[in-house]
Amino acid sequence: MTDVLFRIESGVATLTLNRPGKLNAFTAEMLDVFNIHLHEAAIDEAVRAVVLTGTGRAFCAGQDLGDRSVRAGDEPPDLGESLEKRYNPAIRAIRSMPKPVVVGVNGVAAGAGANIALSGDIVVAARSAKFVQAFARIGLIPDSGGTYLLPRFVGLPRAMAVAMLAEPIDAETAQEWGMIWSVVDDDELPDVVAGLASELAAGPTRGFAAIKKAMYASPGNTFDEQLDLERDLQREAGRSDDYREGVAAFLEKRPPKFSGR
Ligand code: LHQ
Repeated sequence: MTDVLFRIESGVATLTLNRPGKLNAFTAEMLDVFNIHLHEAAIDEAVRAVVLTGTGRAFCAGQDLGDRSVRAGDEPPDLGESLEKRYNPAIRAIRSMPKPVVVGVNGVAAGAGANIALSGDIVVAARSAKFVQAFARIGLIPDSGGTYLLPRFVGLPRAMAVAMLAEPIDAETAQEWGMIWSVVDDDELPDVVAGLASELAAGPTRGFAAIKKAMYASPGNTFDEQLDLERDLQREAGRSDDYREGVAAFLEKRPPKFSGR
């Protein structure tokens, strides 16, 4: 059985982390496959929305620590290389994916697994899910975008405590703090996520890609720079078939039929 399942159906690519016996912890090979599928989803025009989720009781427990134990006297590992080659490309691929990424956090999300979940565009968690910035427990810092995303989502005081105390944050608290979009009952998660993804897959894909660009550029831009970026992206969006269709549908009082072009 493969550790990352990949399926494309009705415009939605679903990547499922599938190593439930190890709480879907990442090995190097598994991350390589994950990155390949993210790339496939990005370039396939038939794919208009992406879902990330996990099998079993976890979303992902981060790096497989069995792969990473260091005995006294061993040459220390270069964790920076592992981030550079595998984790950072995954996070960049999710954030720059030119289509919406919905994350269905089906259970515990720890370490890099938590931050991969939080890097999605719309994150929905099962009520039993938890987010654990487990890094400090093993002497590390939140990686995979954690030190960027957390202060922006929850503010510096909470981000600092979450990183240093490494305590589990339950799904409802995560929603209350602004880390995620919504919480649903565990048995509803697959349907809610599939429903959101199919709604997005029928949407204005180029417009969504532009929304991502604008939103993700925002923290690094001044107000004036952001106004300029909005002008440029809106100019592009205004040339899309979906803009034409959206306005025509509005005027004709009918639902739009977006092509994603
Ligand atoms: C695991 C793991 C795991 C192996 C559970 N590995 N087996 C990037 C760059 C390069 C290197 C370093 O790291 C990084 C980024 C990172 O992700 S660092 C952070 C790595 N992750 C963690 O530190 C989390 C470790 N796991 C946990 O804290 C707990 O397992 C959580 C909170 C996820 C869940 O707790 P429980 O629900 O109590 O489950 P459990 O601890 O009993 O785990 C179940 C099984 O899964 C168990 O195996 P076993 O054979 O005893 O049933 C665990 O050993 C295994 N497992 N996480 N990361």
